[in-house]
Amino acid sequence: MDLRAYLIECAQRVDAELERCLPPAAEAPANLHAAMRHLIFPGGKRLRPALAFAGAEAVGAAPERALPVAAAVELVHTYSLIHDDLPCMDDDDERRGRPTVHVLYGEAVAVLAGDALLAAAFELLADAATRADPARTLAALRDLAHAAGSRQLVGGQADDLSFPRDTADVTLVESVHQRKTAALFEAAVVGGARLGGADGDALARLRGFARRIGIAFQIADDALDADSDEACSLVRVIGAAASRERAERLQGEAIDALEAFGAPAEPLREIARFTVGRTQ
Ligand code: GRG
Repeated sequence: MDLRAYLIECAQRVDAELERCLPPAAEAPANLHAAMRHLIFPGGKRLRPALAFAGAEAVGAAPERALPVAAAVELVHTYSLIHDDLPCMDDDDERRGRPTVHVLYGEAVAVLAGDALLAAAFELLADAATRADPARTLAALRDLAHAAGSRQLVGGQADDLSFPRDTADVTLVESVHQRKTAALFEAAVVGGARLGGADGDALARLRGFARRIGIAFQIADDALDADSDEACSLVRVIGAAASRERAERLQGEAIDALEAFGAPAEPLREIARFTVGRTQ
């Protein structure tokens, strides 16, 4: 399959939903609404929405079924990037080749824009639950809330910020990767599959897949950013070659976890291949 075409199709689908659910930039308070949209449009790779759509397809459902999860996870991802770029976190002036939200709108508005995107994610899912499949949609909402919280994304970020530079503990590095990066991958794939009608064993296998791919994705990200001074990086701890081997092993295990799903899981396999080999 053509992964590039698949990702473009997924991005178009989720962009329409994000456009529908976000207030227009001109609506008051206009600087807040414009700031919320700045990093949403244009987006990045829209990988998490693609994982949600591919999760639904893997269990034999139409990708559109996963739309609320795809959009909600992207909203949480975007909030986390806006906050991560702040001076009190990574202090970045640019993201995706454009000025970061706080550079354009000021720090206070950037904090608020992130807050509002996070709230919008849960409003979107709660609203979807009132229209179709309430039990499955609420389960996906609960998963996403867990993934965004102090035991996952925010906790991973907290540990990343205070990561000890003198440790060579691979498990510690991967624990941060799992929470900071893989948790949202899990919420996307499992949430997409939930909305596609999956239960029990299938969800457990898909969670295992997403967790491994999320960690491998972060290892690849650190390799792409090898010049950075990042303490929590497998490249720093075990070197470029060994960390690539580790990412490839995780990728292999992730693809093995999809065996029972057959051909409908091909988009998930292709995304898994991309995560380790990517150059952006
Ligand atoms: C501040 C609450 C809070 C959390 C921050 C996700 C995160 C935690 C920080 C973002 C910075 C970072 C290196 C995160 C790891 C995940 C990651 C590699 C994000 C970038 O994901 P891509 O490449 O981004 O999918 P695009 O631009 O394609 O959307």
